[in-house]
Amino acid sequence: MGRTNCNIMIALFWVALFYGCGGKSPDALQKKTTDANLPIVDLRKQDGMILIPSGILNMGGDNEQADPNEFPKHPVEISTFWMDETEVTNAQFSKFVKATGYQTVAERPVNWEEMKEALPPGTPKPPDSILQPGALVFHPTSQPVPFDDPSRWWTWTIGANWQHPEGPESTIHDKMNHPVVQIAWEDAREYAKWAGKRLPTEAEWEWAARGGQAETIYPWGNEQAGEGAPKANFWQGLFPYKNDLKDGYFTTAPVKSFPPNGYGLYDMAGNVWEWCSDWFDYDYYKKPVAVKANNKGPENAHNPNMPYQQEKVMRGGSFLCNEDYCSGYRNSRRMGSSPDTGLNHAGFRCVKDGK
Ligand SMILES: [Ca+2]
Ligand SMILES: [Ca+2]
Repeated sequence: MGRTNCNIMIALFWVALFYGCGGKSPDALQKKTTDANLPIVDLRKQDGMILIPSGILNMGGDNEQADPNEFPKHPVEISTFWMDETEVTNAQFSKFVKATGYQTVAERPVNWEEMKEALPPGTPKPPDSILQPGALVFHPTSQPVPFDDPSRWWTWTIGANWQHPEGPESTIHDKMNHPVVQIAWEDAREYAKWAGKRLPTEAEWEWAARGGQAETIYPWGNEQAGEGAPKANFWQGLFPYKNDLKDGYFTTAPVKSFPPNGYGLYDMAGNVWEWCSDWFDYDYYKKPVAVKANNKGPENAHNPNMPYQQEKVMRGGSFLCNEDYCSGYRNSRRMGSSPDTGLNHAGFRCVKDGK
């Protein structure tokens, strides 16, 4: 592939992932600065899942970091459901693959006919030497850079997949308790089916992240991400150049490395982005249908910045998020991502209906 073509794909992809990061909404609320000092609610626990209570979610942005697509805040009734207390780990995903022989999207031959549907008409086909099984891998830059060209830090890497998250030379042998990454949306869905579970809706995910607190900004409360004790695995320092590693992790951390939220859920903030079942509609919150009990999201994806790509929702941020750039670890932060592409900062967790 000529670098230009490669850059086009990655740049388009990047826009989908990080559109609007750091933007301010005219409707935004004032930032809260007090710590909510969250109480931990004693909930039923079974087989690594927690029974999340029912209630009315006031869904949407809580401070001036919120993007326009996080407004207006609106009520969504949520029924009780079980949720994995952690992101799905490499150990758990290994059991699924061993039992089923499942091959993830990143391990399969690239289907150009499908890929080009997500690109502007007339995009030339890259050479076969590039269209090989692989995924996108993050690399820090050698100097500070503007945020306008994501191909500076994302590289299409042949041979990158869940067993080799940073490329063919990397392994997960010492990371079995880390979240699985390089997982396409359908990989997550197939794992969930095998486990007798499903992916969370976007509304369920946000309700769970709030941990019993109605209006807090983060799963841990309202204290700023960089203040006090480490709260989550995110990026400290100048993204994407210098990571100060105050939390101790450059990429993924073992699950449960940071305190849980008020419902006892770990890593709802940071570590890896988590797939939801919903299509990503940038304007969905503005539509009357958004106020609906047990909302499963829009019928179709819509993102004016990604007209050719059908995106699924991701939530919670990752080890690459920070205050300046993304603040993906806010409870209300929304992200759309290409469902057929693996990334080494994205994974998932599952839910099932409550009883
Ligand atoms: Ca970190
Ligand atoms: Ca997470």
